[in-house]
Amino acid sequence: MPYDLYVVTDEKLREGLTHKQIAKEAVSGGADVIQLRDKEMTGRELFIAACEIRDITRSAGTLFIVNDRIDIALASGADGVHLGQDDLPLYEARQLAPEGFILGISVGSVVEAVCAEAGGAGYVAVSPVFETGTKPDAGPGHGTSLITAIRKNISIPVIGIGGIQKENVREVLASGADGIAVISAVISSDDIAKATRELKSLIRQYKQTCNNY
Ligand code: TZP
Ligand code: MG
Repeated sequence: MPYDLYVVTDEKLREGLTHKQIAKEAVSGGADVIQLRDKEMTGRELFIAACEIRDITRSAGTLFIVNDRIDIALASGADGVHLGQDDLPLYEARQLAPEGFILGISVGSVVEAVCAEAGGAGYVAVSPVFETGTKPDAGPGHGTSLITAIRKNISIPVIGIGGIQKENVREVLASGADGIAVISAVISSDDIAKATRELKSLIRQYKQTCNNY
């Protein structure tokens, strides 16, 4: 499943490590998707970081998504862009994107998820599943019940994001998520590659168990 483990980069959470270094570690640990997320870099800085990560992900066969900025995603040759409900609307993004370019979107309700699928989204990220200190303005968690409700109403991949750690990965997957997106669970760890590998193995174990029934 291409969205099993989706790692979002955050330089603020790991002083001394660049987006490129974080991405490199996460890719080596088996992340399926890397998202470059930085709210403070200039467009030029973001473009350079995006090109660096694109080189790493391309040679590893890992998907690469840029947060917010479809211009940087297109210019750097990323596989897609991740949009929020306050970013460029999906319809307008679709006009700019070539065939096959992935448009991911954060959703906080069933209605938003249904609209996302109808608008051509490649996946939705249910955000936030749990309250998280990494993005305090994301608000209170929706809980895994929203994942279950969304899963019943759309057929594109559903990813959970927000407050997901190794202790609750199974709960998120059991509620119907196809994959999980994390920041602190991986980036706050001393060994990013190892933390990524451990999460990936939990996901694999869970999915194998389900396939045996
Ligand atoms: N969007 C919704 S919650 C969140 C983002 C970017 C932060 C997720 O970080 P963590 O550390 O995995 O809770
Ligand atoms: Mg955004």
